[in-house]
Amino acid sequence: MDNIFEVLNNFNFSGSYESHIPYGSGHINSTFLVTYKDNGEEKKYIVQRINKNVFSDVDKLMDNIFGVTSYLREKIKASGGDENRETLNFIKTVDGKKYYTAKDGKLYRAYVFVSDSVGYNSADSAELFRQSGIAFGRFQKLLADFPAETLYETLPEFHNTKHRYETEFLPAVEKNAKGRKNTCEEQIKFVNDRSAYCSRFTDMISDGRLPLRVTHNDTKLNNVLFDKNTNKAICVIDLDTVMPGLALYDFGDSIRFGANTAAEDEADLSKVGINLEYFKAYAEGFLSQAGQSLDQAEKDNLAFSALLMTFECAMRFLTDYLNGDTYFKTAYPEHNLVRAKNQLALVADMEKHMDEMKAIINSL
Ligand code: ADP
Ligand code: GN1
Ligand code: MG
Repeated sequence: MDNIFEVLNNFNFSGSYESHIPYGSGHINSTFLVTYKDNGEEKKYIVQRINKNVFSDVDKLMDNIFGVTSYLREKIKASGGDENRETLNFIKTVDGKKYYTAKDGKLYRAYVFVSDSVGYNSADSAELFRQSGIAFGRFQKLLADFPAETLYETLPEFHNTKHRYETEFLPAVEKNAKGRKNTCEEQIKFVNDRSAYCSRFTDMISDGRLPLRVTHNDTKLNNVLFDKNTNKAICVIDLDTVMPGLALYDFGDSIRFGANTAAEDEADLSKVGINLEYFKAYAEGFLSQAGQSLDQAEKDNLAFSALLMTFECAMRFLTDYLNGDTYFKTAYPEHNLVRAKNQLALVADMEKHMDEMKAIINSL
């Protein structure tokens, strides 16, 4: 951030500037941890540059997030929780706006750093992963009565797997914009051979078998903050994609990321697989909070949702690779291809273990 002081001086932070460092490992926005000092006391903030390429209407995006976090604050207070730690608290600009437009046109927002919190890119125990299931299950429960019609759809068709396949993946293969198609023929075939997966949920939504709820839609482990002393999950973050969706999206996407025996971009595919112990732990945590409100059709599809969200994500990485890496942040030229191969390996492993995954859900 070259214009760091221009940006920081436009937010209502207390005290005086001490330091700032890049923070977190999200694929979309750019995040900084900023430290101020106020009367000798350290004040930490998160400042984020919003990805304008991904989010086209940032006013509406920020209205969504303010709406959801204000609602959650009241719910958390009413249940005796700590509203300053259990949901995001945004800081407005000195002009009272929800985000700051810098002179170079880039957009920034700021929130209070959740005190004594830490995020993880992998869970080193099933218990930690169970905690994230509790957090996302609770998030869903708390938003059960949120007026969904007030939410703007920040990313339309976000988890419409059929749309992702027909309208994004197939045209990217056809266009072959960067001449990369010959480096991923095997992966393209793998996806095409399984195209029937894509319409499972869209069909069930159309004929009313699966209900739309207010969902998070990006339930990676690193979108939950944990208490750094107790490792209990405290706060669900990254609310850019809170939209009407399926409970199954939230369940499945968490499994995709957190129950993989390897990182999402591990290149050694022999390390990739579904960790059934973690799968069970997450399901227990998630269902302990959201289980009562789930319909039978949702419960019946929990195991498959993990496979479908993994398949969809693989397709998105492969699409982005074919398009020349225009969406996800990448660290090297083949990064999206490595991610896609990894996710497809996980799909293959889940196919092998689908009966066991279903049996685990049935046992709960
Ligand atoms: P992205 O959309 O790029 O994934 P996130 O909103 O998830 O961005 O933020 C990136 C990372 O910054 C998170 O994974 C988390 O580690 C950290 N982070 C974000 N907000 C806070 C906060 N309020 N308090 C502490 N850490 C935070
Ligand atoms: C992105 O922003 P982040 O890193 O939490 C993406 C998710 C993908 C994920 C894959 C808005 O999540 O949909 O599943 O990368 N978020 C958006 O790791 O597209
Ligand atoms: Mg994130």
